Formats: sequence, structure tokens, C-alpha cells
Amino acid sequence: MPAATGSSGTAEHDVIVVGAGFSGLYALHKVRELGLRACILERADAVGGTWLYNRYPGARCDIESVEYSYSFSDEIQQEWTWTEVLPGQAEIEAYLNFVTDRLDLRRDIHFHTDVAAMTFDEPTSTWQLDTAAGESFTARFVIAATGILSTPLVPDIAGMGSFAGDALFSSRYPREGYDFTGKRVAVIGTGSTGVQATPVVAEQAEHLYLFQRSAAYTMPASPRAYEPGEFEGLQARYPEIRAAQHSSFIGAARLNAFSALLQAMERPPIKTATREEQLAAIEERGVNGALLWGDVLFDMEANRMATVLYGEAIARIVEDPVTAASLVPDHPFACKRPIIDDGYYETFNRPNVTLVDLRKGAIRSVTPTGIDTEQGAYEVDTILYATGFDAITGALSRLRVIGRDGIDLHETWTAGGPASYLGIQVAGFPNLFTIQGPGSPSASSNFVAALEQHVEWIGDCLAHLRAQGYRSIEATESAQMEWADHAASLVQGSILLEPSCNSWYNGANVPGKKRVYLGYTGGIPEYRRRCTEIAADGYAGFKVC
Ligand code: N01
Repeated sequence: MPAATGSSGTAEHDVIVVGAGFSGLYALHKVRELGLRACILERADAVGGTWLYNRYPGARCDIESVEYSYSFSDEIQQEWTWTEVLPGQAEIEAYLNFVTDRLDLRRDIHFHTDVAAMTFDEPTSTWQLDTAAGESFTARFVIAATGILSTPLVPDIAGMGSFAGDALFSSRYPREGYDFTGKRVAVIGTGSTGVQATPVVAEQAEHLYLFQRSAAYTMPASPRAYEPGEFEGLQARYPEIRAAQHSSFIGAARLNAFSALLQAMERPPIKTATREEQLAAIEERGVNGALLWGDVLFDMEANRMATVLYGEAIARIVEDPVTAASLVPDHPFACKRPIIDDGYYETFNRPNVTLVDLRKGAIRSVTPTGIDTEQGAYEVDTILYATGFDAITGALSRLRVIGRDGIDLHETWTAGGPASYLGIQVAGFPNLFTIQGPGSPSASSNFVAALEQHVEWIGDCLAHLRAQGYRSIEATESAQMEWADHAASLVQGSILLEPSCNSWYNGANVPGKKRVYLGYTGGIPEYRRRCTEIAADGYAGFKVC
């Protein structure tokens, strides 16, 4: 394809991609394939995004490597060898570096380039991106590949700055690693991160105190390396694996964090199960057996019954009855992102592990020597904060993004709630594409499958605009509202809207963020069908000119 020289007027680039994680790398490749002048601006000194920063002990994906990887290039699939079924952070980071070099992307990535503001210039239909260091870049189009779980949520606990020991953040974990040997360690948070880190840190630390505000539902799924020849067998079957993945609701047809939920729907209801059948379920399948019933996702009474049974299953593993009782959640199962773990409950039988149930007395402050709570003080050498993210909208909200007529994205999302059309564009912000923005399937699916669809749709859109000689595309307010209503209707009356669920799914984990379910739960195939239809209909719901 010929370069689009001149199509962007005075802009240096046709497209600037912000972020060099999974989405940004593919986006750069895609737009370069179209012959567009493009680059990535990346804050870090390396590629990887979320998988660069989240290198805490035990960091691992909960979707199989053959599905949590790019499907667009058979060369990459055939040249890269995965060693583990559920890949660890280091292997994913290595994979993304391999892809970067294989596609020769590095020459168009500006590292150490922290975008602080993006401003749309209406007369020229271009964006100006200003960095924290005072540099400026211009482009006709921006693809915000800024990640959905990339903006750490630093808790607002009094005295955090006074701590004299080592304060670590799972989402900004030291590149050189950290040795917990001989240390008294506090881990704060029991989402996927805290649940993954706990068993690994416990093996090293002198003592581990796990500070739990909400107990987690977590399903064991021990990671393992591929047997000799096993991966090669899968590699030969990539077309079949990708086809199954493509038609899967969540973009992953093999073992993953969501598969238990999908399996549950196939099973008999708990409400009509006899006591013997319930006990047999936890006898055979442990905590999974407690949760996997056909009615738990749709019926709150069934869900509560499953939670009671879950508590019984935990009590069969965790020897101390007080600790076992503290580990039982008091929100419904499946209203938060599912978690899978490797030996989480068994960890509480170790003599060097203490669960601090914050429901019995909250954290008062961090002190120079530890953590003070309403139930006593804990002296520690190290605090590992695993307190989550300002998800989906956080990365863009925290930049100064100014669209048409001086509209500020942060203010728009704060006042009206995070809205977008398809999760791909926000009304008032022409030529700005978001990868996995609010209202897209990202939260409840395999991110990689979801982002590939986005990047390909955006690539087709850019090719269309160029072919038609258009300079600008913008979601209309009415299409955005219709899409938001449609996405909301899909979760209406479901467990996902339970008021007791404070989750990154609905923004309730971030103080001041408007509570709105941020995903699209119609499934990737239906989402793809709708996006394709919209494009075929001349980009219905977008204003192109
Ligand atoms: O974050 P979270 P995460 N005092 O928001 C607690 C993906 N992921 O990093 O629930 C005390 O889930 C908070 O408590 P509460 C995956 O999509 C995937 O763990 O708000 N506690 C909660 O327990 C996942 O869903 C993988 O009451 C405080 C925890 O911190 C997403 O990332 C691995 C607190 C935050 O949990 C986010 O997971 C890791 C405070 N002031 C992550 N503030 C895999 O692929 C917060 N908390 C396996």
C-alpha cells in the first residue's frame, strides 16, 4: 500500500499509538502494514505494558498460552514455543519482546516517552500529544492502547509515606525482583494478584500477614509445564484451536478463569440438589464443586447456598476454623472477575501465615514499623500492596485529553459516567480510537482475543477513511447512548449489578468513579458481528467527513 503522505496535512504521523503492550504492538504492526506513518509512544523503557510492570511473585496468566497470544501471524505461532500451559509473567514478557523484534517494531517505538496530554485541533483534524518531558508529537489519528489494567490504584491509607521498611506495589514491581527471605511481610489485597502472590511470598517470608478486606472466591488450577511433545502437538493444531477460540463467547475455548462459570451453566441446580449431592460435589471437586451449579449465576438464593457450601469446602482445607470462616466471602459468587489459584487455601495451614480479616477491624494507618488496625498492630519489614487498578478508563482519564470544542475526557466521564461507542470511540473526540474502552467485551473475556478484533476493525476503518478521502471520524452522541443502553440491558437483573460487589468491573473500587458496569457481556462473536455490520453499513453511528 502506498504511504499516506500528505493525508495528515502538517502532522508528522498518520497514526500515533500510545502504549507498547499487547494492544499497542499489534496496532503499530497493523497500521504499518497499511503503509501509514506511525509510531508508538511508551512511558517505560521496554515493551510489555501490564506484563512489564506486574512482575510480582507468582504473576501468571489465567488463560492458556495458546489462546493468550496473537493469532494474526502463523509465522509467530510457529516460531514461538510456549513452555507452560498457563504462562508466567516472564514468559509473556519474553514473548512480547520476541514479537517486537520479529515484526521489527522497535525502530518505531519511542521509549521513555510519557504522554501527559492529548489535544485535538479541529481546523486541521489532528491530535497533538505532549509528553511529561515537554516534547510534542502530532498525528491525524491516535490509537490509545493504554491498557485496561494499567493504572495502579494506590490506596489512600493514612501514614503510608511514613513506613520505614520496603513498600512494594504489585503493579509497579521492582524490575530486579525482591527477596522476602527473613522478612515479616504484609500483603494488602485479595484479588487475583494477592491470591496469586500469597502462596509464593509465604514460601520465602519469615512471616506473612495477609490483609483481607473482602474474601475471594478462587478456584484452584495448578500451573504446569507442557509435557515433552505436548506443545508441538498443539502448535500443529493452531488453525483448529483458533477457530474454536474465534467462536467462543469469551475468546478462549480451553482452560481459563472463566471456564468454570461456563461449565456451571451446564450443571444441575443447587436448589434441588440433596444434601448428599452437595457434599459429594465438594468431596469430588473441592471448592469448585461448591460453586459449579446451574442456577448460581441467575438466582441469588442459589448463589447464597453455593457460598455456604463453599465455606464448608474451605473448612475441609484450612485447619484453623476461625481462619476458614474468615475466608468465606460475603458478596455473591461471580459478580467479580473470577480468580484461579495455586495452593491459596493450603497456604493458611502454614505456621508462618496469618490472615488479618479486616471485616473484624479495619486498617487505621500505616506506621513507620507496620500496619495499625482496629484489631491490633502488626510489625512488618515489607508491605506489598496488591490493591488493584483504576480499570478500563483510568489510563485515559488520568491524561489531559481535550477533544472537539475543548471537551475534557476526564470531566465527561466523571459527570456522565464512562461512556463510549463500542468501546472504540468517545463522542466529542474525533480520530481517537480506544482499544477496549468502556462497553467492549474486554473485562469479561480473553483480552488478547478482544484486542485483536479491535485492532483489525480500526485498521479496516483507517483503510476505508483513506480510500474515501475522509479526514475525520467521530462517534455520534446518539449511537453512543444507544450502545451504552444496549450494554446495560445485557447485565440488567444479573449478579454483576449486585450492590455488595465493589469491583473494577463497575468502577466501585475507585473513590469518586461513577458506578457503571464497564464491560459488554454479549460475547465476542456477537460483538464482532455488530462491529462488522456497523462498518458494512458505512460506519453507522459515526460521523465521517
Ligand atoms: O486487583 P483487584 P487485582 N485496604 O481490584 C483490596 C487481572 N489479573 O490486581 O475487594 C485493604 O481485583 C481489594 O479489596 P476489596 C484480573 O483481571 C489477572 O488483584 O475492594 N484492601 C481487593 O481485595 C483481575 O481481576 C491475573 O474489598 C484494599 C484487592 O485490594 C485484575 O487484574 C493476575 C484496599 C484488589 O483486587 C485486578 O486484580 C492478576 C485498602 N485500602 C491480575 N484497597 C491473572 O491472569 C484495595 N484493597 C491470573
